[in-house]
Amino acid sequence: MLALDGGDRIASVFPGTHVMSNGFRHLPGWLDAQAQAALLADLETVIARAPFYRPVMPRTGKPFSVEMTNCGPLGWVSDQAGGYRYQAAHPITGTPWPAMPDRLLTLWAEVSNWPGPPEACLVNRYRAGARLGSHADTDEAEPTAPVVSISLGDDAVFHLGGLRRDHPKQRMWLRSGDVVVLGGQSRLFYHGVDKVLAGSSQVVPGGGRINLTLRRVTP
Ligand code: MD6
Ligand code: FE
Repeated sequence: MLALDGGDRIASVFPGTHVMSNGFRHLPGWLDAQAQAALLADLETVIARAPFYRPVMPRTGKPFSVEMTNCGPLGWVSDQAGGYRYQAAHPITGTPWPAMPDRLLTLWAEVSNWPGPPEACLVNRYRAGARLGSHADTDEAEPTAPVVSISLGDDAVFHLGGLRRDHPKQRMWLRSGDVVVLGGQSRLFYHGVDKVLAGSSQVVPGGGRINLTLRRVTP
């Protein structure tokens, strides 16, 4: 009998799904309008307790164009003194990150094929002109677990390269409600957000795009 992995199973019941042999999956429209609104309402609670802030790059101190916050036991942060890392508290307020909404734990369980829950949810907000340069997610001590990403708001051009920065890149649109899974080999592939089409949706309060990435951090 042919063994189906989670991606194949999902693809067979969810048209439009893009499953690559390297473990990358794009699930367009995984969240419908109602589910997106419910998730944004959850995020309002998160943001009220853990406001967006603008991290800076480790070596240069240059600010990111993307604003960030986190929920869950751990959050990803970056500053000039300590570099890229995970920590349990918000770097500005000093208080623990708020709990991860149940809705995110459920989504992770549905798409990750990973036995345990996620430990960190990084929330990226792109207002007009923000982008995210090509990077690989390598700050987690458990790189065999996938990273699951959820897009809300304006349409974005996402690129997926390979294990090296100079590997050819594939580009695709990520739209509100889309879920992306970087699993298997693709987990350590370079990727980034080239541009966001400002005003292409009305989903995010105040405009723009929000991307959530759910991660395992500890082995
Ligand atoms: C973004 N996403 O879509 C940025 N990382 O705004 C990421 O950096 C990302 O989509 C790891 C796995 C999936 C992703
Ligand atoms: Fe990333």
